[in-house]
Parts: sequence; C-alpha cells; structure tokens
Amino acid sequence: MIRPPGSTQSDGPGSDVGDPIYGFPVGLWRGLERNPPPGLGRLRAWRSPLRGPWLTSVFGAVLLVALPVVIITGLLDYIAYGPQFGQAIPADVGGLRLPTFDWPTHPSWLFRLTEGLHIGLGLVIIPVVLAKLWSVAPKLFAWPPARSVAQVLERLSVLLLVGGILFEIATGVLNIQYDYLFGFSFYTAHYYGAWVFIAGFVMHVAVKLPRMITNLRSRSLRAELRTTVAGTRPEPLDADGLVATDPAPATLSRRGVLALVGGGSLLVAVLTVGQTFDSARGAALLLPRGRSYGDGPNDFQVNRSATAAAITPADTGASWTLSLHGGPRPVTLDRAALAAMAQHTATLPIACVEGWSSTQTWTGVRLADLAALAGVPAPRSAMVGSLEKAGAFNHATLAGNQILDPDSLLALRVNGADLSVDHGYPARVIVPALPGVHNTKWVRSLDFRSS
Ligand SMILES: Nc1nc2c(c(=O)[nH]1)N[C@H]1C(S)=C(S)[C@@H](COP(=O)(O)O)O[C@H]1N2
Ligand SMILES: [Mo]
Repeated sequence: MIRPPGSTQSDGPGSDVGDPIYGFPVGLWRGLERNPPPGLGRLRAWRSPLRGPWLTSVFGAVLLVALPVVIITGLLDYIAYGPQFGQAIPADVGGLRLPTFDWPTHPSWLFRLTEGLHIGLGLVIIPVVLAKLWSVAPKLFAWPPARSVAQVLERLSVLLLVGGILFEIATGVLNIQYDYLFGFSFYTAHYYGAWVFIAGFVMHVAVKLPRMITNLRSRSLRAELRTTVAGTRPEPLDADGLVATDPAPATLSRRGVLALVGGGSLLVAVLTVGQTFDSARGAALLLPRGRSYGDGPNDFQVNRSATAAAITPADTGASWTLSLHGGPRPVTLDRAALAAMAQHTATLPIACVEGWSSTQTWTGVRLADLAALAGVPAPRSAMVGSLEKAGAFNHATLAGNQILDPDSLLALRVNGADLSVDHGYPARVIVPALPGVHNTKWVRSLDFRSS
C-alpha cells in the first residue's frame, strides 16, 4: 500500500514500523524528522509573539498590490528597448518572447514613468519583502520540509518565489549601483530571473489568496493601530504554524512593526526620489552618479563622460561631420550646416535604465527633416552611429514613429547653450519616451531605412 507521509494513524507518531510511505520505509521518514540538518534545531525556537497569519497577510496584501506593478513595468521596459531590432537584452529569449510593438513617443515621460516605477517601487518594497520573509521564517525552515505531494509542490513554488525575488532584488540593486560583481550579464540574469519569480508569484497567489483574505478579516487594523506593547497578545494558534507555541512577551506592538517597516520604505523612498525629481536631488544620497555635474546649462547627470568613452578633442573638433545614408546618395553635413537648418526646441526627459531621469530643454534639427534631406521621407527605422568605436553604445536603432515625432531631435544645444562634450557635442539624439541608452551621444551617422 502506498500512503502519503503524515498518515500515520495506524502506528502512532514516531513509530518506525508500518507501511512504507511513497515506497520508502517509515523508519527513513521518522529518521529524517528526528535528525534535522545541523543548526536547524536552534532556528526552530521562533518565539516572537507578533508572528501570525494576520501580520503575514498584511505584508502579503501590500506586496500583492505592488509586485504586479513592478513586474509589468519591468516587462514593458524590456519592450521599450526594441526587441524587434535585436537591441533588448537578452536578444533571443525563445519561448519567453514578449509581444512587441513600436514603443510610443507620447507621453514623453512614458519611459520615465515605467522605468521610475519599476526601480522606485522595487526599492521601496524591499523592507516589506524582508518583513514578510521574517514573518514566515518558521515555515521556511520547517523540518521535515514536506509531508505530502501537495506540500512538496507548495514548497517548490515558495522556492521559486523567495529565490526569485531575492535574486531580482540583488541583481537590480547591484546594477543601479554599477556594481557588476557577478560574472554574468545583468540584463540576461534579471530577465530570466523575473520569469522564475513570476512563476512562483502566480502559484503562490493562487494557493494563498483565499487564506490571505480570511486572515485579514481575523483582526481589525484600526484596533491594532491603537494597541500598545502592553496590550499586544499573540494571534490564536494557526494550522500553518506561524504563531509561536511558546511566545516570548511582546517588546514591540503590531503597530510598532508596521511603523518600522513603513518607515524603512519611506526612508528608501526619500533616498530615491531625487533620482527622478531634480528638486529632490540633494536627498538622493545613494545616487551613484553623484549630485552635481558641473556648471551652467549642462549641469545634469552624465551617464558616461567623453573621457570614459575614449572620445578625443580631435573626434569632436572642426573636422567632425555627420553623414546621412539610406537615400540615393550619402549626404554629409558639418556642424555649421546643421546649425543653419530649421531649429526646433523641445523639453524632454532622459530616463536611464539605472533609474535616474532628468528633464532638459533641447534644441536641434528634427530627425524627420534629416530623413527628408537624406531622401527617405518615410523611414521605417534608422540606425544611429556614434563616434564610439565599438561596444554597447556604438549604435542604436530607432523605429519609424520615433524618427518622425516632431519633437525627435538631433540636438546641438541644451538649455540655450552648446552641448558639453560629456553630453554628446557636437550632436546627440533626443527622442521623447525613448530609453536613455538609445539617445546616442557623439553622433557620426544616421542610416535611414524604408523597410
Ligand atoms: N555614444 C554614447 N551615447 C550614449 C551613452 C554612451 O555611453 N555613449 N550613454 C547612454 C545612456 S545609458 C544614457 S542614460 C544617456 C545619458 O545621457 P547624458 O550622459 O547626456 O545624461 O546617454 C546615452 N547615450
Ligand atoms: Mo542609461
């Protein structure tokens, strides 16, 4: 006879004799139960009187609202990179391919919003994620790990969920700090890690949602917010085993825990908003690019300086020319010829995938005018080439709608002054709602394609 583990009625708990469980002798299961891995015994003394299904469900409810936003904005950002041009990373994702569409240019702050939400909200919920893990710790370290097939599946989904979210947080935070201490591509790892996490998240929500709702109803949030440490009692013992069987006296109330976690999130928010709102830049203590970038009109974040990109004064000097391709014959323009064309001014953000964004007023020649001059008035795409010899920033592809938007510019000036060399002098691309990385600096060529 095959019985699931746990159905031990015939032998009584702890008995080593009886029918095999999943074909293994009962003694093996009992031995496993009695001999947890080293260290786990000590971990089992979970005594906080605050742990319980209600508190776990409060953290769960917050994450249930926030995580889908982080997930969806993350996937949208991948699409914004233009996988159809092979310039999203990873480029080939096989069965995990997302539906692609031409990323719109309106509203101009679209990518700033999706990227800012993805990174900002992703950072702000870290204290909540940690609090939720703390609240279910007795279950994460439970031994034996599972007693039934259903439990094995549940634990597997929790492994994807917890492993996935910690991996996404670690790779995400390290990336925005430009700390590539891992030896693999951040983008590839973060993309596949996201799908592992999404799988775990969907399974977890499906299994736990009804219980979360019941648990939330088991106590009144208003009452908890009025309860002091002295009045704090454990939740009633629960079937899941979250509530301590031998609780210690409370040293913190439930409202205290909520305030601690909420305060942690608020602190992260204060340290982060300056990445997006220039007026709060001074508070962005964790901003990896520093908080000042020189003087005058060109004082805003420099992602990679000309020196770092190996752009020399000779490259950007009087001999610089721009070449336009794709039409009947190439067209070459120097900076004076560009400056003599119709100039257009637009106030547009640069929003970097690393989370910062900054809105400036740019002046230059419309990309649509350059396309017409090249002899390709209705381009479907354009490859923008940079003076940079090689590497990730050597070129970027723009879609037709991104070329033809009247605010899409080859900018020569910013905030009324010539671009600084660090911001892309002699000329750079600026396109509404385009991911920062594709606003190529030090442009050397534009290759318009009608297919
Ligand atoms: N040629 C070139 N263009 C580039 C880059 C670069 O390193 N080289 N960095 C890109 C990135 S990642 C961003 S976010 C923006 C930043 O522009 P800024 O340095 O003028 O703020 O430029 C983009 N264009
Ligand atoms: Mo960037």
